[in-house]
Parts: sequence; C-alpha cells; structure tokens
Amino acid sequence: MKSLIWLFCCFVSIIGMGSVFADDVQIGEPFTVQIMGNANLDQVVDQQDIVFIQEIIGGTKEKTKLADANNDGIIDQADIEQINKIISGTEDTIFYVNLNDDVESVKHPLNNIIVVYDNTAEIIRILGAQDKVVGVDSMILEKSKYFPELSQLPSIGERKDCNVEKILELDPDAVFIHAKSESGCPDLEEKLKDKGIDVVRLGTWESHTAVPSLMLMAYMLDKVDRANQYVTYQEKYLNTIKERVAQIPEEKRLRVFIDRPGDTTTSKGSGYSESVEFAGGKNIAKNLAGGFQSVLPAVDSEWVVKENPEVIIGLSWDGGHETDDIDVLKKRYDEVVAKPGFSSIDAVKNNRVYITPYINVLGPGYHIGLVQFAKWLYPEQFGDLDVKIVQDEYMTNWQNLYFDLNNHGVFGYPVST
Ligand SMILES: [Ca+2]
Ligand SMILES: [Ca+2]
Repeated sequence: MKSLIWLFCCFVSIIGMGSVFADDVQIGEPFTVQIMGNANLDQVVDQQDIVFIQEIIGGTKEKTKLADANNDGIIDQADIEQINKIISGTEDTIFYVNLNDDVESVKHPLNNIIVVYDNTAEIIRILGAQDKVVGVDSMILEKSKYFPELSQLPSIGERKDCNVEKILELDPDAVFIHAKSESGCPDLEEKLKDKGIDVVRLGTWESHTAVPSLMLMAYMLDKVDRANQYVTYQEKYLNTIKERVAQIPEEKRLRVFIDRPGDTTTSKGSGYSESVEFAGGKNIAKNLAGGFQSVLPAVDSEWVVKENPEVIIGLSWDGGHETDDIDVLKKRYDEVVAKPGFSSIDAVKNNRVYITPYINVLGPGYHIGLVQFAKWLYPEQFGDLDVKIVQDEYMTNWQNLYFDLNNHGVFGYPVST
C-alpha cells in the first residue's frame, strides 16, 4: 500500500507538466494530433494539409505551428513531399511535438520499442502493436493480471530511474516514456545519444492527453486505421453522456465532493474534476486552489460538511485488475463516511458515497470511468448502460485481454454496475 501511494505521488507529480494539450483540449472535444505536417491542426494528416500548405505558400493562410512538416524552418514544396510520405507511410523520420512542448524526431518505421508506463502499454494494445515491444518498466511488470504477456518481457527498471544499460542491451528503435522531469529519467536523451535509440515523451494518463497521444503513436507505429476506429468507438460513449447530461436542467445537477486520500480534493484543471463535470456533476471544490499544480487542494471536514454535497466520490489508490478483494475499497468507504461530521452530509445520509479506484478515469479507456460516474450520479438517465459490459468490451476488443469481471478485479464500491 505504501509503495502504491509513493508510486502515485510520483505519478501525479508529472501530470500536466509542460502538457501541450491540457489547456486547449477537453473531454469529447476535437483534438490536434501533434505531428509536424498536420498543418490544419485537426486529428489527421491528409490531403487537406497539403491544400493548407499550398495556401500558406500562396499567402492566403497563416503558418501554423505544425505546418513545417520536415522541420527545416521554411514552408515549401518539401513539406508537401513529407506530408505525402506521412500519408503513404514511407517517411524515414517523423517530427512531432512532445509533452514538454519540444519539436522532436523519431525514426520511421519503428520495429522494436520499449514502453514505459501502464497507460502507454494500453495504447500499444489498442493499436495492436504489442509485437513491437521488447521491454517494459517495472510498473507493467507488477500488473501481471492486466498485462499477462507484456509483464513477461525484460524490465528496464523503474520509470523514474531507467536502467540505461538494460535499454542499450535491448537495443530498441525508440523508448516511449513520460515527460522530461526530475522523475522522468531526464538524462535519457543524453545517455542514448548516438546510439540510434529515440526517446518519445508523451502523456498517456489524463483523458485529454491519452487519445491525442494514441493518435500520434498510431502514425509512428503505422496503426492509423486502428486508432481512428478506437476514436469512433469511444466517441459513441462520450456523445451519449454529453447528450443526456445536456438534458439535465442546471438546477438538477448534483453537487459532488471528490474525496482524495490525505484529506485533499481535486479542483478545476485536474482530470478527476473534469470527469465529474463531464458526467454532469458540479464539483463543489472546482474553484479551490492548492497542492500540486494548484489542482489538488487540502480540505478540512468542516468545509465539506458546510457545503453539504449530494454525492461523494472517493478516490482509492487500491483496487483494479490486480486484486479480487473488495475490502480494499470498503476500507476506503468506511474511512470517508467516518470523517468528523460527515454523518450529517446528504450524500452520506442518502447512501450516495461511491469509491472508485483511480485507474477508472485514467488512460485511453477513461470513458469507462465516465460511464461509471454518470451512472452513479444519474441512475435513471443512464440505467441502460452497464459499466461491466463497457469494460468487458474495452478489454476484449481493444486490449486483446480475456478478463473475467464477474470473478476478478474490484472497480467500485458499494457497487460497480
Ligand atoms: Ca490535418
Ligand atoms: Ca519545411
């Protein structure tokens, strides 16, 4: 448990850091695939980008930050050639914008890769690129039930302290890893310089980074069709939630408190707050500030009691695929309802306290958590959706994983339906 908390502390410390997506993309909104050559800043690289470049050259359009497909500082015919190569998959290099907002390059095609971070490994499975993976980090190794095959691969150690010797030994074309920061193996590029190994830094955990990164990785790994299919599949759920929530009058939207371990909560700008709001809840702590990146403020029980939320969603660091013990979530539930004064809160009096493992709304499968939140908040409007079916569909069709949800894993308390 302690090690998990520690893991999570490191995990949150990289969220949002230097993210190029966080400010301008919200759940369910169109995003920009951050590849140089995506001149019109939409979700694909196609003929329209060539038209766009021609218009820039002709002086009728302004240059955009992704227009310089070959990254040589000028917009000309060579960029059109590079875009044509990207479309046909024959480029030898891809230039892209990484999580640190730097323009980087990666060789193409990629045959062997190392994958760091569980959410990144999920994207690899969605794309159907598992056969390219030659090494993983210890986080994936520890999740042997969720990653039965990938967890058998050689480990490059902890993601905050990569074993460079091991990476060199595995000799991949590229390492997919999180943002450059103190905990993000900051010297990796330096140590792999001249070794023919590219470092690709992308955000894959928060809802608004996961899918744009998935699309970018699809270009790198030649899986664009598969990525488009996934986006279409996920949008179906996002649109359903959006449409139904839109029909709930403002005054009937429930006031929600997100109880984060350590007497903290999540405010505007955090993935959890965004998820609750997307599911139609009103996060009572939305405008509080404090904690990491000012989005994880500490709150005292007195304040929560005074606010009297109608629903409490408690985050748990435990639970998920690797345990079958519902008590890990029940313990957290008991802890939340026993807080000083909480027995007088409407959410507690009306049995509307729900515990969710943090993984439910993270990574490329974040729509599962959104469906769960929507169902917890508005069981009448979302009664026809079954979280287990959504989850099962995700694992079977997109994770290439058979996982018996009726007998294994814990994903919500008191109920995950
Ligand atoms: Ca485009
Ligand atoms: Ca150029």
